[in-house]
Amino acid sequence: MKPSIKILGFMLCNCFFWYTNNAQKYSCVLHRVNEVIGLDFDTIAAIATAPGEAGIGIIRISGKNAIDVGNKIFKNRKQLSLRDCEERKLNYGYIYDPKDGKKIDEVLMVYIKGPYTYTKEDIVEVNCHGGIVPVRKILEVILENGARLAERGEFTKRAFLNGRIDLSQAEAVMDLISAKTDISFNVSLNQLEGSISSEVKKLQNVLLGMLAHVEASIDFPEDDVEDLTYSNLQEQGNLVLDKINRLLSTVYTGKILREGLKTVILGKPNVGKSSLLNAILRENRAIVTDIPGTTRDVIEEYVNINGVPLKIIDTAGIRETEDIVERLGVDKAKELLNEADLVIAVFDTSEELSREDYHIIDLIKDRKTIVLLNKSDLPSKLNEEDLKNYLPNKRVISTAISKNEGIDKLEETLEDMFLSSEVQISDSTIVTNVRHRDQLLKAKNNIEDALNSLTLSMPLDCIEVDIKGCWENLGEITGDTVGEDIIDKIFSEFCIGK
Ligand SMILES: Nc1nc2c(ncn2[C@@H]2O[C@H](COP(=O)(O)OP(=O)(O)OP(=O)(O)O)[C@@H](O)[C@H]2O)c(=O)[nH]1
Ligand SMILES: [Mg+2]
Repeated sequence: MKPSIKILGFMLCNCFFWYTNNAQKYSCVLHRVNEVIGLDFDTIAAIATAPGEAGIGIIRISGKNAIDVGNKIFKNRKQLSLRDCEERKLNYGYIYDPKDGKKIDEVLMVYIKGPYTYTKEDIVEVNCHGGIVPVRKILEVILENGARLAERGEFTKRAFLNGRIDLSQAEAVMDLISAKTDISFNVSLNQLEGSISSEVKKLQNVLLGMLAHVEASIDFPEDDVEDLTYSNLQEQGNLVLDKINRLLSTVYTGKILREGLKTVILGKPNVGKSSLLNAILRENRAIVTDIPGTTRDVIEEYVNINGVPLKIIDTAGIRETEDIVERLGVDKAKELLNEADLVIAVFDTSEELSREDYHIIDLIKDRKTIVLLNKSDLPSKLNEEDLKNYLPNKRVISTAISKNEGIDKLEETLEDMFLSSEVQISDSTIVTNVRHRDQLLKAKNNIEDALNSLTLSMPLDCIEVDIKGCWENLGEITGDTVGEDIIDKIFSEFCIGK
């Protein structure tokens, strides 16, 4: 039998009341409520451009008094103040100190009334001469005339608290600013446009539907509400679990985009590992000599190869040694191998395979590895077939690093591996943020618990707790259910003026 209108109505109300009751717990929602009922925030200002000498510097003001502040300190050539100038237009004029009427700088100034601004508040932006002194002087006069200095990330925090973007989008702003490669920039841009939020919101809606069914079933046990069956909840729960697993499966790629593909160069001494690092970086970063055991410590550098972010690590040549410093270096190299996303194993083709080479073959055989047969410019003594038999299914590239031969092939291979299924990045919704990953893992645990309880036909109120838990975990990603302490921590990692 279909559920009656009465039950459906009740389910919806229940759902709404549950949502609002829970939402009240969280400060961010209270802020949004404050905003709706008119408790505005104060007026903030900060320098938005990087410190130092530059063509222009920008100072931004946001809040209910922003235009008043701008009004007090600006006059255009016709002696009109800011409010009398056109909105959303760069107005040419001067900043004056109202204390003594002294001219401070020649500027272009714009004001935009909320809510169609970055923060949804009134915004004023001053474009002045770049350089530490003019920018600082103008900021000082702004602060003396009704604004206070913004905290880190406070403009974006307001955009969030005023409901223009959610928390995952605010976090994407920071990622966008700090993006080191085209790929991580594109992923951050997707997140800013709401790729994570929309996936999470879809899941939250499914969970809200499940909760409404559960509540109706608890409140109307006597009604035959067909959709409330355990199997129906199970079906929806599995759908949520699948989606969460899919998002979690992108975490590895996200980590690479954030931290770079951890690539360890490994080989016995003197095969050309440091030469390779220098060739990839196109600078003499590491010392290269023909003395085996030259590199003793680990050298880490970030490099961008055809858009692929690499954290490339040169290590000490692997061999048994009495030298304490070198031995520590060798131990460190082996340790790094365990954390590596990728290994570049270098062999010297001008020599036969040695005991150390066999040891290295042993270390890398189960790892994602590119094999380099280096010093191909010298007469070959190494039996390549033997090596390929020991290391089947590995990509093998012939190089003469000191002559810069084969480096482009290596770079193409790295790009190919990154873009192919070996290291996937084709999915536009990629979880790059550790906080999002942690919440997804918690959400996964909760929905799995709910599914187990459903299988065991446990009472519905027990199952409800886990579904609510899952909904809350997902809400922490978008900021619907996040506490003020977490919000403060997130925005404290922003730069000033953003
Ligand atoms: N002929 C030739 N020599 C090379 C090639 N690549 C590197 N070399 C030389 O091999 C020697 C050792 O190079 P490195 O890059 O220091 O080797 P490494 O593996 O870092 O050595 P360790 O730090 O001692 O482990 C240097 O003299 C390089 O110039 C190559 O392709 N051909
Ligand atoms: Mg070296």
